[in-house]
Amino acid sequence: MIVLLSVAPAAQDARLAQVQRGAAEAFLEAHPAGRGAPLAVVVPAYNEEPTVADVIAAIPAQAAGLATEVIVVVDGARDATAARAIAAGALVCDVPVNRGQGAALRLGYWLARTRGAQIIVTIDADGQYEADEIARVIEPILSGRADFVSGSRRLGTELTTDATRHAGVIVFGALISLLVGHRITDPACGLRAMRAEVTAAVVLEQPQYQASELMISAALHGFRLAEVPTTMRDRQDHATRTKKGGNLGYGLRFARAAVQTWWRDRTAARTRERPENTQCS
Ligand SMILES: Nc1nc2c(ncn2[C@@H]2O[C@H](COP(=O)(O)OP(=O)(O)O)[C@@H](O)[C@H]2O)c(=O)[nH]1
Ligand SMILES: [Mg+2]
Repeated sequence: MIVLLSVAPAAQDARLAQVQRGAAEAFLEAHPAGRGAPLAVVVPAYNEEPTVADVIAAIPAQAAGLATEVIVVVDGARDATAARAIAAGALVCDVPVNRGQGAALRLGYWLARTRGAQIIVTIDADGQYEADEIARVIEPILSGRADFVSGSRRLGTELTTDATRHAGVIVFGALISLLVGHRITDPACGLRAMRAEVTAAVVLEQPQYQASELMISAALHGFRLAEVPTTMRDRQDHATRTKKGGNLGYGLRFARAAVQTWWRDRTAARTRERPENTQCS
C-alpha cells in the first residue's frame, strides 16, 4: 500500500523528466513518502566519489533541534559516487542519465517535499562548504525572518583561490541586487536553506545554473530573502573539477540564467501572501 501511495506521484508529476521518474519511484519505494525528517539536506553529486562520503558524514543528525536526513541526487555518474553516498548513510536517488545540477536539485526538492520536509537545505558534494554551518542558514527561517537564506562568502570567510570567480561574485551580486531590489552579496553559494514551500512555488527550469534562478524567482514571488555569513573553500579533491566549465563560459551562462529568470518572473505576484512562520517543533 505504501508503495502504491508513494509511486503514483512520481509517475505523474509533470515537474519530473521522464528519465527521472523511474529513479524517483525506486527512491520512494525504499524511502516512503511522508516518512522523512523535517529538515532535508539535498546534495547534488556528479562524479564526486572522493569527497561525497566526507560531506555526508559531516552533516549533523540534528540542526537547531530539527532532525535531518540527507538526500543525494546522482545522475549519470561514471564513478562510485552513489555507492559511497549510500555507504555513508544518505538516501540516494540514482538517475541513469546526466541532466545537470539544476535538474538534480529540482528532483531533490521534489523528493524532499514528498518525504515531508518542512525545510530544505542544499550543500555541494565537493567539500566547498561547512556542514556545521547548516544551523546558521536555517536560523532566519526558524525565527520567522526569512523564507530563503543563502550563505555568503563575502559576509563570511572566503578561502578560495580563484580571483576571477571572486570578481564574478561581486559583479553578479550587484546585478542580482538590482534585479530583485534587495542587497545580495553572494548569488552563487551552494549552501542555502528554504522553506520547502518555496521550491514548489517558484519556477525552476534551468538545467545547470540554478543558483540565480532559485534566488531571483524566490524574490520575485515575494519570498523574503536573507544572507548569513558562511565559509567557502576550494573543492577538496583537486583531481575532480568543477562541472560548470571555464570561468568565461560560467560567467556568461550564469548571467543568461539570471536575466532570463528576471525577464520571465518580473511580473510574478510579489503581492502573494506571506507564509506563516515555520514552527521549530
Ligand atoms: N547530480 C548532479 N550534480 C551535479 C551536476 N553538476 C554539478 N553537480 C554537483 O553540484 C555541486 C556543485 O557543482 P560544481 O561543479 O562544484 O560547481 P561550482 O562549485 O559552481 O564550480 C557539486 O556537488 C557537483 O557534484 C550534475 O550534472 N548532476
Ligand atoms: Mg564546487
